[in-house]
Amino acid sequence: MAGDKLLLPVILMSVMMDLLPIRTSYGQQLADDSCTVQILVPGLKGEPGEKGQKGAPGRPGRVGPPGEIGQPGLKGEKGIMGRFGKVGPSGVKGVKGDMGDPGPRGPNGEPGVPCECTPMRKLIGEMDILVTQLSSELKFIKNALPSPAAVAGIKETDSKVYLLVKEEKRYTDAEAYCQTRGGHLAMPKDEGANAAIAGYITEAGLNRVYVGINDLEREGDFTYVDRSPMTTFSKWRKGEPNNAYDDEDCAEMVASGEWTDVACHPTMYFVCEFDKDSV
Ligand SMILES: [Ca+2]
Ligand SMILES: [Ca+2]
Repeated sequence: MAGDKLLLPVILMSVMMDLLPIRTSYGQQLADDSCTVQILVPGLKGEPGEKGQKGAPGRPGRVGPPGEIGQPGLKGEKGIMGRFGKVGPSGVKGVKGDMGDPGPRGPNGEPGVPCECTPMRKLIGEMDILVTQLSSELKFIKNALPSPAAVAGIKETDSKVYLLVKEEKRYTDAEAYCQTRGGHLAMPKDEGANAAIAGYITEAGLNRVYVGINDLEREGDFTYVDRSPMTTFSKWRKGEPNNAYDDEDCAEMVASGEWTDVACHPTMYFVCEFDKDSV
């Protein structure tokens, strides 16, 4: 309301000022208007108006100083694979590989020229004989050896091969074992053979073995197991044979090389013998 009272005189004054240049056309009317204007005098200062509306946004301020360095941010996600790098320099030469498999057999060569082959043939003949002997001995060994663990090796003299068998058997079974392999239980018929067998027993760390001597056929009449008679050589221990308990018809040799008549049914190790001629 207070605004309206203030505005009215101002508007009237404006109208009068606008009309002044055209006073000649409307003389009478302007005279009346002039009187009215002279009555209008500035009124008292009005009361303060109401608070105006919020003004338009001001201009941007000046750029502020740089802020302090912030704390490190969280680690970002893994990026995508980069492009291939440049090709590197050549490496050091590697170690030589294993030898490959043999290739296929090549074609036959051309025939050679005839030569003086007599010395060669003689040598080949000698080697043939040697190979035959070796094959024979190998065959014997394969047949004679029950298993590598059961024998303490082979012992030989000029004419015999002895085999100590570390398998406990009764006398008759032991003889059967030796016969199956083409021999007999050892039959010491001279001092040399007896010493060879005795040495064999000693070297094997044994005390006694069955040997091929018995009086099974006729009590008190000892023969070798192949029924050959005992003629000039014997090695009975003192007081033997004594046929103890009327039950001693077989014989063992102890480490000293001496013989003792013993029962035939106990089991013990034994020595086989083979003729070298038949080997
Ligand atoms: Ca007897
Ligand atoms: Ca006895």
